[in-house]
Amino acid sequence: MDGGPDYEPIERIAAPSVTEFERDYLRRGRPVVLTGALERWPARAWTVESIDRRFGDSRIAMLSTRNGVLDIDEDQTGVFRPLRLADHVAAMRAGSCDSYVSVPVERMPRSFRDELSPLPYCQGAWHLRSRFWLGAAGTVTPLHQDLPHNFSAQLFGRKRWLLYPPASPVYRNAPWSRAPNFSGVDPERPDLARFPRFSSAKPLGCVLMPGEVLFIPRFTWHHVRSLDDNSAINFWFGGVIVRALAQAAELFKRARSLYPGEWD
Ligand SMILES: O=C(O)CCC(=O)C(=O)O
Repeated sequence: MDGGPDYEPIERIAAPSVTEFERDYLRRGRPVVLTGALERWPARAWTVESIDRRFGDSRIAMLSTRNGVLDIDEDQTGVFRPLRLADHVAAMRAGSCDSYVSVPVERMPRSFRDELSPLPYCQGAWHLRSRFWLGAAGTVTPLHQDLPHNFSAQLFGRKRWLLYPPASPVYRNAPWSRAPNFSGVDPERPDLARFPRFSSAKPLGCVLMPGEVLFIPRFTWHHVRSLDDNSAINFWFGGVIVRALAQAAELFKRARSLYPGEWD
């Protein structure tokens, strides 16, 4: 497939109506890749160069990476460090990148936000949070799960996604660890002596192409590898209960000093 673990390909369809999406995918918790959903976004024309030229002066809290992998495990929460976007791009070009842009869209300038809009499937949701992602080829987000549903809209470059259903044997980190929604397993090189039941986990997957949108149902475990220098916008969304739980989760993270630098 793409040199990574084998997976069953995620269904790819032309963007359906909201009713069809809710009936066939949202309610069934079924992942899907949507094509043709971003045609009206001026942001689809962005490149690393145009982002650098237009927004390079923005100072952004970025996630630290080590050898391309987000620096997060049982003992280590994600760390955000402030950096100029232009300096991140320069490091991407030089092949010496040790950061990953994952910033709430509302912290970006108005002219940035005006060039994208929530997808019709999540517009008006009680809980709606959106992030801008910009990373170098080889950047990896380790296996984890999130409470809300999610859309990831790929602007340029490609990412390889591996998805495991919520009940998969992925050995979640302990609730009192520094990364309770992450797994100890690296799906690209699983240590089956330590995590034997992972051998029965069956991933779905895709290489998400520019202009495509991946729907990741809530609690689905996901592992993401950037295959190229790339950028995406994601939307986490849910109802009123998810909104209350997400607010509680943020208070918990602040109280435990998880993700330092993110809350400044
Ligand atoms: O794109 C990535 O590297 C990670 C994205 C992610 O984990 C998410 O959208 O929930």
